[in-house]
Amino acid sequence: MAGLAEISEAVIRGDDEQVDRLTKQAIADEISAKNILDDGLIAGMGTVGERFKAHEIFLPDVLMAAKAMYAGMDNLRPLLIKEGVPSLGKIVIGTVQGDLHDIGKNLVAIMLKGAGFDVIDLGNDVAPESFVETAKEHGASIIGMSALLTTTMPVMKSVVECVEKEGLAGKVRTIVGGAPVSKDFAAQIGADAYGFDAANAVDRVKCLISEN
Ligand code: B1M
Repeated sequence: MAGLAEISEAVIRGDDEQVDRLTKQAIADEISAKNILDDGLIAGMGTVGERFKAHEIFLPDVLMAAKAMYAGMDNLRPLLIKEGVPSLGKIVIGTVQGDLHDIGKNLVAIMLKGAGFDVIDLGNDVAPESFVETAKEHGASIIGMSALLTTTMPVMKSVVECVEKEGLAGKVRTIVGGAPVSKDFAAQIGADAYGFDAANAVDRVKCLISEN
């Protein structure tokens, strides 16, 4: 039986092979994907963040932890995404310009797909105009933005302004999230919603779609 603490430890060590093996074992042991994600992978990455902040570990360690986290997420992805579900709506998602953090954004995208949304993922370092142009091109009714750096949070405001400038306010709704982002910040920049984690983001997007 693979323990979730062991998975966390392997993420912290940046041991992608162990994370791969242990998450596969946890799935075989019928531990739920949500538990493996929250109490194994995300818990480990939380510790990595604290140690990085305290200068106990350095950027290469964080990169290795991210690689290990992805090894686990790859195994969980099929369990989180149900195939053949009719689309609940189209959403464009990305990490804002200047920001390369994409683990949280990818989790949100996986959960949205799992819930039945059609997700267009623009990746990271996405310019405000790209979000809006893509939404127009594909007829998406939601734009989802992620930011992990306090210095890139203002880009979210630029996206909201770009939506307004294009006359799409009310037609294309915006949702923001990421570790430094808050409900107050979302309200301050005029975003339509804030999601504190991936599951909450799905609930908030469902609300936005039902309001449209
Ligand atoms: Co960076 N980094 N990093 N980093 N990194 C943070 C964010 C930091 C808090 C670390 C620290 O100091 N404690 C700090 C930011 C400080 C600040 O801005 N105040 C920081 C820094 C400083 C940096 C660099 C500047 C370091 C440097 O170069 N000196 C640099 C910046 C590069 C850039 O982006 N331009 C940098 C680089 C990196 C790596 C590339 C090494 C790597 C990213 C790899 C990758 O993403 N592919 C990395 C990592 C891994 C982290 C930490 C350790 C972990 C982030 C993560 O993946 N968490 C992070 C510390 C931390 O956050 N504790 C840190 C796990 C993930 C599941 O959580 O992304 O929060 P999160 O997503 C959650 C929710 O926030 C929410 O749902 C997700 C699931 O629950 N959510 C949404 C996210 N997006 C959402 C969107 C929504 C709704 C909810 O709606 C659309």
